[in-house]
Amino acid sequence: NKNSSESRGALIVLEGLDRSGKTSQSTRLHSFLDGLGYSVESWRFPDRNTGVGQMISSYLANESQLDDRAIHLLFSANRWEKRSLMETKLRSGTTLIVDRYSYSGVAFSSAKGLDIEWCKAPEMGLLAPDLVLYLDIPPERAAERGGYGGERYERLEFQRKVAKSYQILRDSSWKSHLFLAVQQTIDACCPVEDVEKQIREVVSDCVVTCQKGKSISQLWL
Ligand code: Z5A
Repeated sequence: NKNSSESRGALIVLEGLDRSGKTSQSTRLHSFLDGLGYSVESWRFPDRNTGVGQMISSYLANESQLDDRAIHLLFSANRWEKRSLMETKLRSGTTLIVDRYSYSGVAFSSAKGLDIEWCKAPEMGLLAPDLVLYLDIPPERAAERGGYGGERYERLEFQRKVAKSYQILRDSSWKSHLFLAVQQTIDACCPVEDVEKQIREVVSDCVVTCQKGKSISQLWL
């Protein structure tokens, strides 16, 4: 077992459009790290199990209507309610693989026209990921993967806007938050095994760096 009281786990976030392969790759990465003897857990946002998460779930299923800013703040609150557990897990040596995080929050809400800086503000003080894996795929290619479900944002037109928002974040403002230092763009169009290989290459380094004592920082540094 590679845990010790001094070493901490890594916070690894997967981001990307709907159907970019985040769930598939989280599962594979979990098995990989588990096989190497690391303590690892898979998380996802929204976490639909909390009270806030149930409000989000009903909104996504079109069962309730909410003001764009109200739902944005709920997504953020859903991360805040998990923040302290997240820190406890990391400090006790568990690596967390998180499917969507603050970057989804900003990309999806700003795709509706909300100001990016306004969207970022409630995320300030959440734990900063050690690595953000952006699974890069054109919206048209993602849409070909088995079709979308019936949730609110699962439409090609909206996914195109989200892709643009992610691009803006990756090109500009994220740079000033050291996003480039932790962000890795993964070509998500290739076969599942190839995407998995690209991810393994960058994750191993990150996990070791955290184990060696890299400090935990906060958004948006
Ligand atoms: N949202 C928000 O607005 N604000 C926030 O703060 C947060 C989220 C956190 C719910 O997310 C919505 O909430 C989401 C963003 C918004 N809306 N949208 N869009 P969710 O997590 O519940 O839904 P999702 O992220 O869109 O998950 P998904 O549909 O499950 O997609 P995925 O996890 O990226 O992909 P997958 O399930 O791994 O794969 C999809 C299919 O493609 C599947 O059939 C696979 O077998 C196939 N696949 C996967 N990889 C490949 C490759 N490499 N080649 C070929 N086929 C593949």
